[in-house]
This record gives sequence, C-alpha cells and structure tokens, in this order.
Amino acid sequence: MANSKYEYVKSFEQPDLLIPNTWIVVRIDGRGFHKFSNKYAFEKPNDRRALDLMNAAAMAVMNELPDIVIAYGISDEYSFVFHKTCALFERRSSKLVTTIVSTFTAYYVHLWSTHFPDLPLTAPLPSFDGRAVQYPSVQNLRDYMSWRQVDCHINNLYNTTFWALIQNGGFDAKSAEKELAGSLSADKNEILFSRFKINYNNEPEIYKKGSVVFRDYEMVEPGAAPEIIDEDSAKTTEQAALSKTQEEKDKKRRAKARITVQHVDIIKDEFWERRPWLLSNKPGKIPKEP
Ligand code: DGT
Ligand code: MG
Ligand code: MG
Repeated sequence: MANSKYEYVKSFEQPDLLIPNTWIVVRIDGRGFHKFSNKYAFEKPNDRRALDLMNAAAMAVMNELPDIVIAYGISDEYSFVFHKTCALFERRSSKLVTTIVSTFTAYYVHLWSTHFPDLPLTAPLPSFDGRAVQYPSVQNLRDYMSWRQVDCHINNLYNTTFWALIQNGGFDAKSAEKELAGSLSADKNEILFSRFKINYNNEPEIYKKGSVVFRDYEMVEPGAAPEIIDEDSAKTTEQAALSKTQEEKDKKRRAKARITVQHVDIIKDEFWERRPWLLSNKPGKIPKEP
C-alpha cells in the first residue's frame, strides 16, 4: 500500500504495554451508581437483583476472555485478574481495559431485563470506568484481593447497621450517621442484635463476602499441591515448543470448565491452596457430572 502524506500521524500513538511477568488486575466501577441505584429504587443496603446482574455480566466477560483467571465483585465494581504470564493483546493496557469495560457494559445492558423484568432501562444508560494495576508478586495480588474483600465486609456491616437504624429504628440519615460515628465492628454487631434482633453472622454470604468468579475444577486437599513461588525458570527452545502443545491442551480443558460464582473467603490460604489452578494457570481436573 502506498504511503499517504497523512500517515506520519500514526507516530503520535504511544505504546502502553504493561510490563511482563506481573499480575494484571483490571478494576471496573459503575459511573454515578449512587444516582443510578436511586433511579431504579435499588433495595438498601443491598439489592440482590443488581448484584446478580453484575455477576452475570462478569461471568459473560470471563466466558469471552479465557485469559482471566479470577474475578471479584462488590457493589458496583468488579476486579478481573490476568495471570502474570498472560500475553493477550501483547499486554497493551488500553486494549485490555477497554475490552473488559465494553464487554461488561454490553452484557450489563443486555441482561438488565432478565434481572429487572418490570423496570425498563432508559437513558442515561449505565456505564463503567476501568483501570489496570500491576502486581509483581502473588503476595501483592492476594493482598489486593483481601483488600477488596475487607472493604466489602466493612462497608456491608456499616450499611446494614445504618439502614437498620433508619428502616427499623426510626432514625433519619443524619442521626443514624451520628449514632455510628467512631463505632467499632463489635458496637455495630451489638446494635444490630440488641436493638433489631439481627445476627450479622446470619446475613446472606453474598452481602458479607462479595462474589468470586472462577473456572471450577476438582478441588485438591490442602497441602497436596506444590506451593506457587514467584520465581521463573529460564526455558530452552525445546521446552518452549513442548509447552506450545501443552498450551493448546490447556486451552481446550479451560473451555470445558464450568464458570462458577461463589461467596467465599478469599483472604485465608485455604481458598488458594484448594484451587491451585488459579495461581498456577494450569487447568485442573474437570469434576464428573453428579
Ligand atoms: P463514581 O463511581 O465515582 O462514578 O460514583 P458512584 O456513585 O458510582 O460511587 P461509588 O462507586 O463509590 O459507590 C457505589 C454506589 O452504588 C453507592 O452509592 C451505592 C450504590 N449501590 C451499589 N450497589 C447497591 C445496592 O445493591 N443497593 C443500593 N441501594 N445501592 C447500591
Ligand atoms: Mg461507582
Ligand atoms: Mg464503587
């Protein structure tokens, strides 16, 4: 093709490759969902339909992007994790982020009517922002995931108590806020139990723990799988060729795996030890149909 005199403008495009060998987390977040949740009268503090819709959109994203190893969602946000060896889109940051954001948004809108059959979606339509963050070690990645789950717990305990004071205690927003200022977790648990007979432990797991989405394989006994260490072994050309065919096999197995949403603790070691495929990126055994 002949070069046109305009072609030089291409040189203005800046590369935005994420550095190799790091865990990539793409976190998306609903734009102005405070207003959006009021418009559709989301139940307070948690609207099960809204969370199920977020989870359904996240599952669709995982289905379309097999390179994502795990995703974690709370409120109007979702974090998608790519394995540190991921080579998708040559690790171009804007391509990874915009693909996830647009795929998620498209499914959120597409699946809206399944989850809110009586509330037609009208403009302004929901949209999401996104960013990519890189974590150099498994410890950093797990601390990131733990940070989000702790946030889920802290926010949910606060919101549950805040809305109990308003809905069952006759407080207005200002006085409920004042009542909770400086309170510790134990104080909120006590308020819930003594004043409203609510045992926080019995609240639904989806509200307390958030939602974890991943490919499901047979779980292993804790301690049975080799520990994932952050080191790399230099590969010979032969090994690299061998791993190409292995990669194809892994790809097929990954496609067969069922994608699941669970509301479980991801802070403790047990979650990761029993599911070694998450950090090793080697698919496990497909469980037999019951
Ligand atoms: P942003 O993200 O800066 O554009 O602004 P927002 O308004 O999206 O703020 P953000 O993301 O910090 O907080 C999420 C908002 O979404 C928060 O106001 C509560 C609302 N929200 C999320 N899930 C639910 C729900 O299940 N029920 C209700 N009532 N509100 C929810
Ligand atoms: Mg938001
Ligand atoms: Mg948010």
